[in-house]
Amino acid sequence: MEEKLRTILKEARAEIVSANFSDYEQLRIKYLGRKSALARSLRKIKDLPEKARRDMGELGNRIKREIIQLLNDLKDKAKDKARDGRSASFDPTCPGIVPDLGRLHPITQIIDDLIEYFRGLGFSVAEGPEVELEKYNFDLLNIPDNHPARDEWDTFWVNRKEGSKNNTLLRTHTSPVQLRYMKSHKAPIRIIAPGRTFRYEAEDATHGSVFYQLEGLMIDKNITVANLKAVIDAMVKHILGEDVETRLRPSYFPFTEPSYEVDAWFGGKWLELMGCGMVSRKVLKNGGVDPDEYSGFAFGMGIERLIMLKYGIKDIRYFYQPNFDFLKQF
Ligand code: FA5
Repeated sequence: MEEKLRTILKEARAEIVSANFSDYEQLRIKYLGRKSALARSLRKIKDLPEKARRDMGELGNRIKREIIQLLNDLKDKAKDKARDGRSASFDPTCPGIVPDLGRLHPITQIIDDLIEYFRGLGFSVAEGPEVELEKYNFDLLNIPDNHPARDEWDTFWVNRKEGSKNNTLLRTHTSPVQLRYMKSHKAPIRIIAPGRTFRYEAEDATHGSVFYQLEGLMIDKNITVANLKAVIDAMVKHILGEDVETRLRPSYFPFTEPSYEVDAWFGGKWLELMGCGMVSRKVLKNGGVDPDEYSGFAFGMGIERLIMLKYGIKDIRYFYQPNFDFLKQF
């Protein structure tokens, strides 16, 4: 009897291990069915003397369990194959392949949120080119060729000829959109302009050479620094919450007068979030707006910096790495 049982197992092993899933049912009947050699042998065990009955009972059950396992392995093998998409036969009982769902990048999410927020304040969205004319990026913003401020915005030039009016560059900030919009629309103006900006500078935890800004421009009669402060405060609180600590610090930009910088308290120090100020008379004139009739404020905010504050992200470079563990959190 023992010999017989062991032969059944040997045969089953040899056949099932090399079989295809399409043979599964036939093999199940052959080795576990009511009329199988195993079932017949097991039925005979009850007629054996007591000691042999116990021993053969144990052995028979062990062999049965092993054959069940072999058949289960055959089933799993078929499922793995189907999952790899390499299976020749389609098995409708296998679990389907669930595709990973994509999601919006945190930068897109925050820009969408800000667009929605500013729409509520009556602002529309304006856009400008990433490859910009030198005159919009610098000259019309009161940053002439020899102005020291040009150093601050170290530039990727696309083409540059001394004295040419058609020099192009990768815009170093979103402020040129102010000019483009003023020239093509009449005051009053309320716009935001989100977009990518480029600077030729060393990257570190808080500086990228490619990063996003969101420009804001509001021009109307009697606009003052109080309007500027109210709008910026409300926007920062909308994104970062009521408790965020911010400060308005006097600063300098050639295109605003007076100028400020807004910092927020982050990781034990002040992190610069945006530059802002009252649009200078000269820039209003350059845009075709009468500075005796209208005044306005503008700001240019770093989007990555804002997200870093919101979520406590310590390094700006995370935004641009294909690291799904990071991106999946948003
Ligand atoms: C400007 O770019 C001005 N155009 C802002 C402005 C607009 C002032 C309108 C007045 C009126 P600034 O170079 O400081 O300013 O940059 C603005 C913001 O962009 C910074 O406060 C910071 O949040 C972000 N930023 C600047 N450089 C980088 C960088 N390398 N990486 C990431 N964010 C940056």
